[in-house]
This record gives sequence, C-alpha cells and structure tokens, in this order.
Amino acid sequence: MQIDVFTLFPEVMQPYLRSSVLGKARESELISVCVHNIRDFTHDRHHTTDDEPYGGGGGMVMKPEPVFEAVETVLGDDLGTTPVILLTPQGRVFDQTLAHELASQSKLALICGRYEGVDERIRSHLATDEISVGDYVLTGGELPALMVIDAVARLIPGVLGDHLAADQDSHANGLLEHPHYTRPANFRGMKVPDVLLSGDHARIAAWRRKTSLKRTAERRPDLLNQATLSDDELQFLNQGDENEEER
Ligand code: J9N
Repeated sequence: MQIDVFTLFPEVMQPYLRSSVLGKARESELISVCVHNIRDFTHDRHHTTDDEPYGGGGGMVMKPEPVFEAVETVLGDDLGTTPVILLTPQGRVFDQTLAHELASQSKLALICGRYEGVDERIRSHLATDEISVGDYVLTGGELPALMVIDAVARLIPGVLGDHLAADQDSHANGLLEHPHYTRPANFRGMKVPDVLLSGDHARIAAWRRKTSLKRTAERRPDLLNQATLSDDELQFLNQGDENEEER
C-alpha cells in the first residue's frame, strides 16, 4: 500500500513513522508512506500557504492553490482513482470498520489541515472523503493522519509479527478485550485468576469471552448493538442487569 501525506509540518510526522511497527513495515516495503510539504508547492517569495478569510472574522485559512498543486502533482494519473482524505472534525468518525475499508485500497492520500480551517474548495473539489478521529479539536490534521496510518498499516498482512494479533484485539470482534496477565502469577499479593493457570483451554476461552462481554457492557454498552452475540451471551448480559437492579 502507498500512502501520500500532505502537510505543512512533515517533520512532526517522521519520528513516529520511523518508529517501531510502522518503521519496520516501511522497511519491509509492505507499506510506503511519503510525506510531502505543502509549502514546496507555493510559488511566491514568502511561500504563502494561508490567508485571511473572505468575509472577515479573523483567523487564517489554508489557501487552495498549493494543496491542489501538491496532490495533483504527486498523484498524477492516480488522481481520480485514489481516495483523497481530508482530516477534519467534520468528517466520518474513524472506527475499525473504516480502517478495514481503507486497508483494502492500494493507494491513499491524506491531507492535513492547519489554522482555523481549509478553503472550502479543498473539501468540495479535491478531497473525496473527510475523516474525523473523534469529537475534539486539535491544532492540525497530523496526529489524525498518523492515527489513520497506524490503524490501517497493522491490518496489512505481514505488518504485525504475529498475524493472528490483528483480529484478537479490542474492536476486532466489536467488543472490548478481555484482561491480560503475564508472570509473576502473584505480584505483591495481586493474583492472576486461577482459570488462566489451569491449562484448560476451553475454560480459558469461556472466561475471556465472559470478561470481554462484561467489560463491554459496563464501559461501552453502545458497542453491544453491533456485536454478534449468542442467546446464552445475551442471557448472561441480561442477568447482569437484574443483578444491578437488586443492589
Ligand atoms: N478529529 C479531529 C480532526 C481535527 C483537526 S483540527 C485541524 C485539522 C484536523 N481535530 N479533531
């Protein structure tokens, strides 16, 4: 997969892209990420990338020309077949379903906005999609772009060392993950649940499913609507409700 990122702050993206799992994925050429400086596509003496908003009101707006030129130049013939994604609080909220959708593409372009906003024509005539990483306001699209790259990269076969790991995670089955433990079995009197030491794989799987369901019901009941649950599991969760009411 090829990802092109367009930003005014390429240097803030590089350290993360070079680190750990993403760095290795790039070295192994399972994924290629190129970060382009929008400022390199300006032609005036001051390399202007922003300007005052028409209609007043203060703040600055990212100019359309350098962004259009950057994306058109880099994508070339692939413009028109490549998703061009603007990171913005106004976009579709990023989740694991969207990560899977993006991971199925061979190419992506990510535009990172800055300032108080980007010229509307970038949204309407250059971007094909808008993505929000959540309902909070950041100073730029760089962190959201890294989040999208990270979530998508780990879904590409071979990027994670253990190729099972990607579907065992939180959200892969629509539920929160079960608790994890490693040695020692007793740390300062805090003990690992006996079932995990039992070697009984069926009981362990049942315990993990149960704790995963319980935790999801407590912390993220909204996720239960999307998850596929057996009749027994639904009954288990409804029993939980009755127990709450008794207290
Ligand atoms: N989800 C999200 C995106 C953003 C920004 S602010 C400037 C560009 C993108 N904030 N929050």
